[in-house]
Amino acid sequence: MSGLPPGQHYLKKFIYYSALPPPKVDIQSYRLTIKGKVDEELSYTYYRLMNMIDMVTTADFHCVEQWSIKDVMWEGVSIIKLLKGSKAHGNYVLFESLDGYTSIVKIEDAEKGFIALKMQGRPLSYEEGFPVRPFFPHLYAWKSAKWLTAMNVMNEYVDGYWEERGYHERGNVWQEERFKTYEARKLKKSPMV
Ligand SMILES: Nc1nc2c(c(=O)[nH]1)N[C@H]1C(S)=C(S)[C@@H](COP(=O)(O)O)O[C@H]1N2
Ligand SMILES: [Mo]
Repeated sequence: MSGLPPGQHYLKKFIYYSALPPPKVDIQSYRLTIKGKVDEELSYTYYRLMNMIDMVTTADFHCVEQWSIKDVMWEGVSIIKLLKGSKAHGNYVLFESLDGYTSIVKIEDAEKGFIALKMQGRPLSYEEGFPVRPFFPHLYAWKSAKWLTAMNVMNEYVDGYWEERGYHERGNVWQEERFKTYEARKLKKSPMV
């Protein structure tokens, strides 16, 4: 799929969002942990992840609030590789961040994404979610949890931060899966920031 998904328009610059107070990050003690429905719980340091980068791709970024950023260059580690490494056997991944933010992604969608460490050829900035955030080109950006610290593999669906507030379980940009139900469209009147 290429071009602009329905209901979106391009902006030149990102709008930085942080629904919860931004966390402190200590890169020495930082770990990304793959846990939950896995045979092997594994934790990766930032440096280890840097050495595992296997994805370079250019993809647009789409916020559910209708703005998109064109042609972002991403570098990261494919999620399918991390899930396989831990022998994951669930249906969903709950992405958990250092600030307490969470987002939920179906495993088939998660496998289409990667753990981003770099944007536009340089490491993520703190506002962009340093050290890492997941990214899924076909999902709205609220699924891209900044300051990611764990991928929690689950059998059953649970709401993450915005899903609990009426945003869609899946969030596919091409299907315009913005809100869970007709009623939740009221949320348009209470923006994310
Ligand atoms: N931890 C955390 N991650 C988050 C959010 C947030 O509030 N906290 N907002 C989400 C939303 S709604 C969007 S559009 C993008 C915004 O990314 P940016 O701040 O890099 O522009 O981050 C997503 N990830
Ligand atoms: Mo967003």
